Amino acid sequence: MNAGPSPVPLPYSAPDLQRLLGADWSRLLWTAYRWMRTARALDERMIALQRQGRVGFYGPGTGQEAVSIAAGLATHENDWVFPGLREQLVALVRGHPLGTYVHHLFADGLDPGLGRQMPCHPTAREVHQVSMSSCVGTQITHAVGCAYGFRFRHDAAVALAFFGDGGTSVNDFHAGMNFAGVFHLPVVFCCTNNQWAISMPVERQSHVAELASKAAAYGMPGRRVDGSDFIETYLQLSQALEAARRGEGPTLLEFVIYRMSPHTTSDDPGRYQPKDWKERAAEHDPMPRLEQLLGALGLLSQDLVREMDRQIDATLREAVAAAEATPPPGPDTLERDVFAPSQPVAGTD
Ligand SMILES: Cc1ncc(C[n+]2csc(CCOP(=O)(O)OP(=O)(O)O)c2C)c(N)n1
Ligand SMILES: [Mg+2]
Repeated sequence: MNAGPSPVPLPYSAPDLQRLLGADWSRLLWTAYRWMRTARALDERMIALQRQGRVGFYGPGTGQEAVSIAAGLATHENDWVFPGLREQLVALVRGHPLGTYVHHLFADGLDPGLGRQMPCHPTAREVHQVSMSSCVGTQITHAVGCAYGFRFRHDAAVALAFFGDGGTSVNDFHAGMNFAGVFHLPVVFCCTNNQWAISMPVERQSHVAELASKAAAYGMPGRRVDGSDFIETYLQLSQALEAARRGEGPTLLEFVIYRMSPHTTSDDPGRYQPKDWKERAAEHDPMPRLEQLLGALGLLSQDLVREMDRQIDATLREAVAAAEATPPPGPDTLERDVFAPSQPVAGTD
């Protein structure tokens, strides 16, 4: 097992969990833990494959998994997700097949996006998750526009906008937050404050002590959440989603997390992060934290974890082998999903 130190004593007893999460609490925590191990294994495998030249690029979500998993488990089927770089896990938790995601990472002929996007920018339409818009912060206005659409369609769905600490500095943050506040739209703004925008530390990104405080300027609640505590994250997300669904408008949630990886495989954080960053980040790793809780509740054993890892490894091996055996999208796909079938123009041959 991967039991690292936990900074905070584990605060939840079984009756607490039953009260907070409902009768099915142990299944929820197990599902979350399994996804954490899956996501961690996926990140490790993809970084290794990128280093071997088999995948072009990768943006890991290591250290940020609790937020994505909680969002995946707290949303309803009809909600829409507008992810940043590190929230592809939300789509997987909501049912996008892992094998399809790996086809996307390899940009092969079975990638639903037909190899036209960078890796980690999948299209998962069947679970209502759009392809990431790479320009920082643009997901914010896209989600708000979608929520405005829900209003016209009398649709009781919520849009989730994910963006980083860096995303709070771009124009789209103001435009999106203001519009959602004024029109009282069903949006949950999820700021994943991993304390870095590539090499820019959050203290130089913004002069406020808490990014959540920016919500006040738009007339909506803002809450700072420990994003390495799966349970707290899940509860806050559920509450904000339900408020939006009841017509109570948007919420800004600032999840304080620690980026435990380089920004992407193109980055070398050794050039700008303090020497002790890795150790500090490891103290806030959400995985050992949930692991310790499950262990303390008697729900986890070394054997169970070993078996879980064996299954995850087999699934990943199979997905990578399938992707490597799939040819790239053929030239006949060039116009697919791009042009409508051509119509003859009246009066011409
Ligand atoms: C408009 C824009 N400016 C700059 C970039 C280059 N860029 C890509 S990611 C990134 C930092 C994003 O940081 P943050 O919003 O905190 O998200 P994180 O990567 O930490 O999850 C930058 C500056 C970009 N993609 N778009
Ligand atoms: Mg960041």
